[in-house]
Amino acid sequence: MSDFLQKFALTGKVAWVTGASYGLGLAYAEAFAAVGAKIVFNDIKQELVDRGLAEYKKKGIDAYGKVCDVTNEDDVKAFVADVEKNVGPIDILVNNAGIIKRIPMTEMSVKEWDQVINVDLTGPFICSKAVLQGMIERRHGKIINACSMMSELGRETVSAYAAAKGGLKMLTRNICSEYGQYNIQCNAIGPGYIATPQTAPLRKRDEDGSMAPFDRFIRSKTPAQRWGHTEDLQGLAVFLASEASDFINGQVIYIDGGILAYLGQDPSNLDESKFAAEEEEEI
Ligand code: NAP
Ligand code: GCO
Repeated sequence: MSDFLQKFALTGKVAWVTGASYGLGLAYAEAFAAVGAKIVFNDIKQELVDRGLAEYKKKGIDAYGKVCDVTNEDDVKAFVADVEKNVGPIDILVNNAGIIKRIPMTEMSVKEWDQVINVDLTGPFICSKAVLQGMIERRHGKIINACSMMSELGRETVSAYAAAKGGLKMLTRNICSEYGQYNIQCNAIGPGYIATPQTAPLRKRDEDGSMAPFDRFIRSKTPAQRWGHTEDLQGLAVFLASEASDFINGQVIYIDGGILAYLGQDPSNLDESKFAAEEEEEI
């Protein structure tokens, strides 16, 4: 590999991706492994961890996975200590674990609000805090947060999610501000609408096979006229985890097929026949 390409390699680096048994987290981890990283992941339940371990094995990746709730600081501290002992110091953290509750704000309970804020905002705070001290001592570290279109835009039913993802954008900038002096970079990936189980309810076709109104809406709002795929996110994840991005800090980079640049077209102009039952891929 040329010296230039070497800057994109993660050879021997330990990368911890939270909530990475499936979905986007698995895709980030798979990309890191392809360029030489050792993969560590956690998930909220043993059955998810088992599913993840089987999936990584199938892909030829020797991943280290354990149950750990990102909202529980004691759990997270114990997880990090275990990883440091059994795998090595953590060089890269991706705060990927996230949940969404699509409930109109006037009907949302404080409990439901807190659950979303806890996983999507407090979780990244707890996990980042748990790895930062080691990164400071080693004068090296990469933290990548999972932002969203909802870090910039609002929409009906996602008040807690938007508040958390908007907050995560500012946590990204703050980690950069506070720890950039130690050669620690904290950036975020802001995926657009990606075909994963989290978004499956939004794409579910009607019984007669016609496109869901939200699916139609998203395609009309997206210049690329399609949902994203997990592979669309992998290149940026590797870049932000690698030495090639060492002077990029505090940024949110959006991978959205152009949504944030576009006012959108009238959904009724969309030619539905072009999209017949494609992209039902889910991981
Ligand atoms: P996902 O499929 O729901 O995966 C997230 C994982 O995190 C799941 O395994 C989930 O477990 C786990 N998790 C939930 N709470 C946890 C906790 N307290 N501790 C540890 N793990 C926990 O999500 P995704 O679609 O892959 O998205 C990944 C991230 O990207 C999320 O932060 C999401 O908000 C963000 N994002 C997604 C999209 C998209 O279009 N899919 C777009 C923009 C941003 P359970 O399955 O039990 O919940
Ligand atoms: C929703 C979606 C979004 C996406 C994503 C967009 O209900 O609008 O679930 O929130 O998952 O975060 O970037």
